[in-house]
Amino acid sequence: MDTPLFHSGVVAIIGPPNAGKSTLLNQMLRQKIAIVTPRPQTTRNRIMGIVNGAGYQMILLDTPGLHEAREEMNRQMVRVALESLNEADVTLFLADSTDMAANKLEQRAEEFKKYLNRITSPVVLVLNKRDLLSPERLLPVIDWYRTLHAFDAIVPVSALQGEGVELLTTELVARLPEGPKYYPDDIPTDATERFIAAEIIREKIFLLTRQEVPYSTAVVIDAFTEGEAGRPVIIRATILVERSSQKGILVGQGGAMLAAIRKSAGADIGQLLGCRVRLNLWIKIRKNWTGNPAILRELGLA
Ligand SMILES: Nc1nc2c(ncn2[C@@H]2O[C@H](COP(=O)(O)OP(=O)(O)OP(=O)(O)O)[C@@H](O)[C@H]2O)c(=O)[nH]1
Ligand SMILES: [Mg+2]
Repeated sequence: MDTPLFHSGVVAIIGPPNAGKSTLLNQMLRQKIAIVTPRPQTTRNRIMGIVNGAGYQMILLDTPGLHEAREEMNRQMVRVALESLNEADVTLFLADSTDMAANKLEQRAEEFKKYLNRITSPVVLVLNKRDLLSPERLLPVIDWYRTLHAFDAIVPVSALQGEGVELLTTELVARLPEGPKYYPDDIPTDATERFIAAEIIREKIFLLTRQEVPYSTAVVIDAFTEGEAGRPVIIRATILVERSSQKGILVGQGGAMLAAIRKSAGADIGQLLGCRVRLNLWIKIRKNWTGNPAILRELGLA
């Protein structure tokens, strides 16, 4: 008797900022690995998540949003996203279906085409946030994308609510090549606990501060000490900012902002690790670090 075929490979998730790429990764993994915020350019690195199912293993790559980047850090982010295409067996191009309603699409058409033309693997278009559109308003969006590019499949989903994600998985798996199981079943990601902890702190800064502050912020874990049985894990992290005014905002009145970040991030990291966490945060000014290739390399962002 023939052994049933096993399918495996890499699915690169690319698309404009804020479309819901990280939300989709978390939804498909059924656990939160990538941070999510209502603001664009949240994700800065490639984040891998491994989804296992009957007869397949899908290695998902969440990537930074594609945009016209001017700053050095942003150029690196776009580079990381486009490089993921080289590894992809299937590309998942994720767009926000409400962009059409917001009339943002025409101006993006040329930009989208530029990215789509670089893709050599099969492309599945995912139209996200369908929970925000009635079916009648979704139809013209699908038609518009049909004329934009010859997609291999178009799947409307709500990454937030999980709607359409099962069908999406089927469409993706159908396009994965035959291959081995590359990773054991119990490994959801290659991201380290240190990396995810730093990301969670960054997420709280995105959620709690305004304007340019989160975009001028990076988080470095200086120490991560496993506690003895029953003792908390002690994490010491430095938040980099570019200017003293930003440090002032992050500290807040009487230290209130830093305390709020510490509390919120500490709770989430504790949940991730399944134990108590003591989080110590420090703030350091490094002028123009987002434009400094040496510092970006040091931070793993170049
Ligand atoms: N209503 C609704 N909101 C969604 C959905 N998916 C994502 N969002 C929201 O859209 C915002 C952006 O989501 P992210 O997952 O961070 O988007 P992203 O594409 O990873 O963004 P970048 O990392 O900045 O490129 C967040 O506020 C999400 O909660 C969805 O299906 N429906
Ligand atoms: Mg993201």
